Amino acid sequence: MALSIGIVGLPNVGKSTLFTALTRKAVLAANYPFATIEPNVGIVPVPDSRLQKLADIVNPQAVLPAAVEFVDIAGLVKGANEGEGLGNQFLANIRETDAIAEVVRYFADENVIHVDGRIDPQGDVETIRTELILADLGTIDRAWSRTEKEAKRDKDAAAKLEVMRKLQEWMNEGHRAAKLDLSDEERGLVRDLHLLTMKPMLYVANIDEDDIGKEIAPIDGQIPVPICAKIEAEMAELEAEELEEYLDMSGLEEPGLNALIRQAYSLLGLQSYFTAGEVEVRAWTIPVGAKAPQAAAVIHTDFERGFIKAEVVGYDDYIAAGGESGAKAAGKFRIEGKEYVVSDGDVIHFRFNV
Ligand SMILES: Nc1nc2c(ncn2[C@@H]2O[C@H](COP(=O)(O)OP(=O)(O)OP(=O)(O)O)[C@@H](O)[C@H]2O)c(=O)[nH]1
Ligand SMILES: [Mg+2]
Repeated sequence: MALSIGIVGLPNVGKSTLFTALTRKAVLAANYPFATIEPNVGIVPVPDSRLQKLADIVNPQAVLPAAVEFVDIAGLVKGANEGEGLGNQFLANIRETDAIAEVVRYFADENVIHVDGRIDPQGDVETIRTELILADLGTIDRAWSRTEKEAKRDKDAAAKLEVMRKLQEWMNEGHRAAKLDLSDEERGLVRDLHLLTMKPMLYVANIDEDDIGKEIAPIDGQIPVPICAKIEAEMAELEAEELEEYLDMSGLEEPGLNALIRQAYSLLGLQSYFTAGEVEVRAWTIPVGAKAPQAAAVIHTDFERGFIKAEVVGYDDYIAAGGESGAKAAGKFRIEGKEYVVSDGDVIHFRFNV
């Protein structure tokens, strides 16, 4: 399962422009095992230059990057939770995503109407926060009487009801659910509610072309990822060579979309490891701190169940030695067991038995 991110924001802030830029790029990535599922759901490869370096050594039939799924929804407006606008209906589409990316309008462009008639990033963020919180309070309301009934005969349900009560109080003060100090156990009890404000949140500042490179004030304690969606959409149409030229000309190192995807990884505490064989060189996504069997499960649950050992070469060693046999000769080929904590970039071959 790809990591999934829901895109939210006020109307006309550039969500669909960003989405199109992201997914058009995906279409260009030939040989991709995933397709666009629905018009508003797109799977995007995670940019990782290490993959090509591995492929240069292994010469595989296919190179498969890790993937992120993006879900685009209609803009939310003030009062969405009371049926204003279309947005609230669409919130259901992002209930089960792993994180939320909020696009915030920074670009001026008088030709593009702002719903509230002014450019005010902080104000917009508050509007969206309020809508997401109200949507979550609605979710809790709807689950309340059922949970209350269950709580009479079930201890877990009683504990869940207590967490719901705490969350209700907290969110009624205007805070996101994620900011409430809860134990892992308490969080687990309300996981099935899929609260939107419990998800990690990423802010995307949709800036004017002229403001590329300028500093942006933090939102909610986080520096937003600067993107010029309009330019990104144009860049997404370019062939590789044209893109190089364009980046050179504009003094950029890479499309802003790459930084966005990387930031999502770091926000969510994710990293990649690789498998490298003649059939394919492939990146796999795992949480930082994952042990070898847990990493194996991402390929197939059988790999975890029947895990015997992992043959591991660190990425730098692999490249320096020119591949697996070189790494063996250099003494960099390791056999690791169940307790091995996988490092970012490890090239791994799992031995398993089912
Ligand atoms: N100048 C400028 N215009 C932009 C930029 N990004 C988007 N736009 C324009 O803003 C308008 C709205 O963009 P969309 O991407 O459709 O906005 P949205 O957030 O998806 O809007 P809704 O789906 O209605 O909520 C379009 O006319 C875009 O061309 C940008 O970076 N700069
Ligand atoms: Mg849109």
